[in-house]
Amino acid sequence: MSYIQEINDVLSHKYASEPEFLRAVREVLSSIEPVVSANEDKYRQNAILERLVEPERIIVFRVPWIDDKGQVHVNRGYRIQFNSAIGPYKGGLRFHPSVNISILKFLSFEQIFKNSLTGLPIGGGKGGSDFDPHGKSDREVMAFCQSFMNELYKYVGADEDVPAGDIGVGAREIGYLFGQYKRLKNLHEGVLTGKGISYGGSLARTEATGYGLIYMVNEILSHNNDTLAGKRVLVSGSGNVAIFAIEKAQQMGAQVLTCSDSNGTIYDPDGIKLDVVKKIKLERRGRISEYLKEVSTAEYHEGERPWNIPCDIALPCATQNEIEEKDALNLINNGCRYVVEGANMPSSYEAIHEYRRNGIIFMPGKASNAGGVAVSALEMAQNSRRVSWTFEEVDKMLHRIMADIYSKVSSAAEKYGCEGDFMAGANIAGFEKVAEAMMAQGIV
Ligand code: NDP
Ligand code: 2IT
Repeated sequence: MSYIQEINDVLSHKYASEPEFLRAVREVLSSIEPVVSANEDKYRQNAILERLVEPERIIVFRVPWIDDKGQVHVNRGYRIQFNSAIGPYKGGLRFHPSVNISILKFLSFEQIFKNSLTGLPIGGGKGGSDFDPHGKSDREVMAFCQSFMNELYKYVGADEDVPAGDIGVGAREIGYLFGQYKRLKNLHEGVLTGKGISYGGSLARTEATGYGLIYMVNEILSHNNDTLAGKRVLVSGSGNVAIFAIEKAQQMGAQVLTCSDSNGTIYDPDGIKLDVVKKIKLERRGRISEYLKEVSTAEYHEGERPWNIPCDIALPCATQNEIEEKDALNLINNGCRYVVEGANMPSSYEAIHEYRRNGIIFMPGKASNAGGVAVSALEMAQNSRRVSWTFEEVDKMLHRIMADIYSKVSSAAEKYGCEGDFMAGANIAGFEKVAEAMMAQGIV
């Protein structure tokens, strides 16, 4: 039995109740097969794969907090410190009712390779809670964040583990978390990224994931002698990643037709009015259906995803498994040629199979959404040097990092005989650096 097969077999018994994690591991292991075959003896002796799939540490804790009516609630908090071979643990916190060990293990596992691809010294981690910030007052969110940090502060630090935002965690939550950390540890240090500009945040971190995604789209298109100008683009989600992906795509001349939330999709054939979306989502924390009140010519498709509308490019920017097989077939049948992921693992396994069969150009999230964590690492660098760079400086570095990721991914694919398979290229290029660092550091 092959080394990879052995690992897959053991994991599928041991972690049968963790489907998202198993799927993420299977995808990476199948991509790196040629690298593992070429180094099998060395990797087996050093248990590289056994260690790669086992988190260094999982922290699970109780988070009690009191709502505005005086009622006590108890949520579950997590931090997964998956791999620190190339730098301190780094990755977001997700607050969403669906959060569980399987989802956080998949996200932190993916984060290892994503962070490696950025070329910056950051390891892989992720955390969060099953707390739902929707509909909570600012005071309730603050109470929750303070209680969450009352436990988390023991395990994080500027050179140890540096969390950031993800679904349900934005500037407001990072502010409350940072304030409580500082109070508990009496340290004003870069323990979190995505901080406000007035207390150590980096310019362009808010925009980084969405802008970086579009820089990647642009890179892919230019290698196909094509441009974004006039392209019909479908975006899902209407949060941090979606909003700034729409902004940059429009600046580059694309026609963005949709955005969405978990209740439904807005289709605006004249192009999404981003000022309206920002007002609803960033100022009022409202629902995307409210778009219709301001733009009566748009359509609201209740309970639907954007993927049945004709387009050239699809940018899933909401959540995992939001493009299933039938959605992929709709995209393909309606003329879509590129799928570039803003979210983490938004395409199901079956959807990716359909992209492959139908010649869709596909870039996986761990490469195309890496701009967010890359600028987080630039925020860490600014914090430790006590300096701050201008928006233009950071944006220029982000642009260069995304172009660099594209070349790493496409050359790794080429080197291992799978030219144009960016999923394989991203997994191979991300893995090679981590494996080398793990080998160098011995059995730890
Ligand atoms: P936000 O919380 O800002 O926005 C999330 C958006 O996705 C909302 O519109 C939300 O709608 C929608 N959404 C969330 N869960 C679901 C669901 N189960 N079904 C349908 N829609 C859903 O999060 P971000 O924009 O930060 O994150 C979006 C994705 O990008 C995630 O996969 C995240 O892991 C990934 N990512 C984020 C980075 C960052 O820097 N923020 C960096 C790299 C990746 P609703 O309000 O209805 O829940
Ligand atoms: O999935 C991700 O890369 C993020 N949520 C951002 C992580 C970070 O540390 O900036």
